[in-house]
Amino acid sequence: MSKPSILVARAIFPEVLQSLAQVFEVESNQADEVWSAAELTRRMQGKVGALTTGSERIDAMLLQANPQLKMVANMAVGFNNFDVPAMTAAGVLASNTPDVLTETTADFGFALLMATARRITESEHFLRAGHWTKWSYDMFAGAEVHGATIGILGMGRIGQGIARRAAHGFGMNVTYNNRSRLSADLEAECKARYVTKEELLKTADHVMLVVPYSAESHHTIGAPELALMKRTATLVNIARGGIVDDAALAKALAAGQIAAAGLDVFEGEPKVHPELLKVSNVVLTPHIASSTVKTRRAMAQLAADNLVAYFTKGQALTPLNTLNGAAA
Ligand code: 8YV
Repeated sequence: MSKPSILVARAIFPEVLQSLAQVFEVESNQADEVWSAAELTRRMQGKVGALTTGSERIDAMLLQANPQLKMVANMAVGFNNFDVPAMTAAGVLASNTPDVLTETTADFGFALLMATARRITESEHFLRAGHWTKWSYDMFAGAEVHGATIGILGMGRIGQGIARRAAHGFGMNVTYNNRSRLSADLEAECKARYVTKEELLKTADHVMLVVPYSAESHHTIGAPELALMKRTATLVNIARGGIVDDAALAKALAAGQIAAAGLDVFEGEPKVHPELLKVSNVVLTPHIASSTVKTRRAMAQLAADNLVAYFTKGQALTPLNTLNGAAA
């Protein structure tokens, strides 16, 4: 029997590709070309499965043009690049990669918070530019992290990981806001206090964004929310571009309305709002929160394992939807 054909839309670890090749006929993209929507649709022709990253959109147009498609495995925990209702309607199973990146991403959230609050990249630029000629009492004086109040917007697995680090490692006072409140046990474990979004923004020294992107969470932080924050506050976004209104944030940073921001994700990335590039009180990283070798390998392997499980056993490991009479 011939092997089912799949598309691996972006470059991944060669050993993961090899494991897929044992089960599937694989078209890969190890040159890591970024395909247009039309090119992705064309490459999907004849494929029953695909492995994508957060950069590839799976929408109704692509699904209509590829009625043979049965499953798409996203190598990401976020799945706002998938139109899940359209996939369900088309009988296409969707999967993501939860859990394997939780702690690594929480580590990075903390790294970005510390780099931002303690002005690490800004001061390094100063040093590299040869401006460091003497010690000064207020040189790059930043904001305290230990003992400060961190407000976490979005208290899923990653938010909880950040809360644990904040409360247990740094003695921080943790507040959070989420669509649903955590159980009393989890709140106690994370030492986190549930507050309204408004209270969180008004009282936090550091605001950490970890909400999933959706139409409802678009511009969760815009000009009105930035106006509520303390002038000394730090804002960190490791969630998704579009959660923050980047133009409004650039204005707030330039005006000193908040002290600083740390951003790993951007509206329209990999493009970055030009006004953000002009301000010095912002730390910018290219969507790398999950990027350790171990974690990226685990994400790729879980995406691959989802495809194998669905096509060999009719059941994915971490599915995002259920299909009527689902079977490969
Ligand atoms: C990925 C992420 O690196 O998992 C997510 O949701 O944002 C990152 O870990 C990115 O989406 C590539 O797929």
